[in-house]
Amino acid sequence: MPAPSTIDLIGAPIEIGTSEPGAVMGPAALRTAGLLRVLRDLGFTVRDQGDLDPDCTPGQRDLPAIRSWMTEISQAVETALDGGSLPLVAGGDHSLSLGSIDGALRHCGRTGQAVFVLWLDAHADFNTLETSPSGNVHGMPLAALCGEPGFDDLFDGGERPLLDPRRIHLFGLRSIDAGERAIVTQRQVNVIDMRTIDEFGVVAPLRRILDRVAAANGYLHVSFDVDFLDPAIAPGVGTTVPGGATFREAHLIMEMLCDSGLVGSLDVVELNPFLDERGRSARALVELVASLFGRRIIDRPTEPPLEA
Ligand code: NNH
Ligand code: MN
Ligand code: MN
Ligand code: MN
Repeated sequence: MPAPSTIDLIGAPIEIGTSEPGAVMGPAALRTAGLLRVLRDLGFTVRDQGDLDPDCTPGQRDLPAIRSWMTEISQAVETALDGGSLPLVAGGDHSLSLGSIDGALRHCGRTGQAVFVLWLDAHADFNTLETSPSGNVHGMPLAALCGEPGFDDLFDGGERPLLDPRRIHLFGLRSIDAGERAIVTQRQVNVIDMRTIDEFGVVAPLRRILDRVAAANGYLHVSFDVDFLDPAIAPGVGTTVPGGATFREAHLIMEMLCDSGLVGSLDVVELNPFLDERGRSARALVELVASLFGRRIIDRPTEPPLEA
């Protein structure tokens, strides 16, 4: 179970990082699907911090526009962590992770903990402005956080903590662009792609990641992109990729994350209610978040008892 008993829900209805409109409605759909209620039913104190609303020029979709979002998200996350609560950032497109991970890095810069990232996503989100085929910033946050060149306009120029690419674990990858593929390999980003999951399942690879974080006494940020899931169970996302995680795989991942007690912050991103079918994706996400925060079928030891 994550250690803090207080959760700060931070709405980040950003969609300027993507070309598909609709993610702006994501936080509202997650609230409608009962996100606050399920967390409160689990015994958490949940503070809904509302939706962030930085002032950006309408229509502007470039790095300076995203910078105002990223600054607000980063500060909200850092404030939550400094106050001992767990920030849950509800998106909004994946460029919001620029802010949430920046906030976690700043917080951990003072506590001395190493920041690890579990990136549950069909995509690597490691494009630079040069390698990106689309120009959409939601495909670039990890590259920017790791200090790849070209992102100066995203940051205010002051000192900023960088994310170590070797502490990123991409999980569920099944779509990668040629240019970002080269960077991911060169920077030694850890990749559990769908081929690996098909061969070994989710348990063995995830256990290795969790063991690594625990051994380093590290901090774990989890970033959950809806397109990690198979489009059949989560159609409400702008960039569906066939062959995604099943509900049962995702559910087990959430339960293992819960048992680990390592999760320090969480993003739920890319939900596009405009593309959803009768709230299915939003409801599935709420179920999964509930499992990450400790909802279980019945209390039992982690390992099933052996037969006598
Ligand atoms: N790799 C593509 C791009 O950079 C797609 C990124 N889209 C995502 N990422 N949904 O998670 O444009
Ligand atoms: Mn993504
Ligand atoms: Mn701090
Ligand atoms: Mn994705």
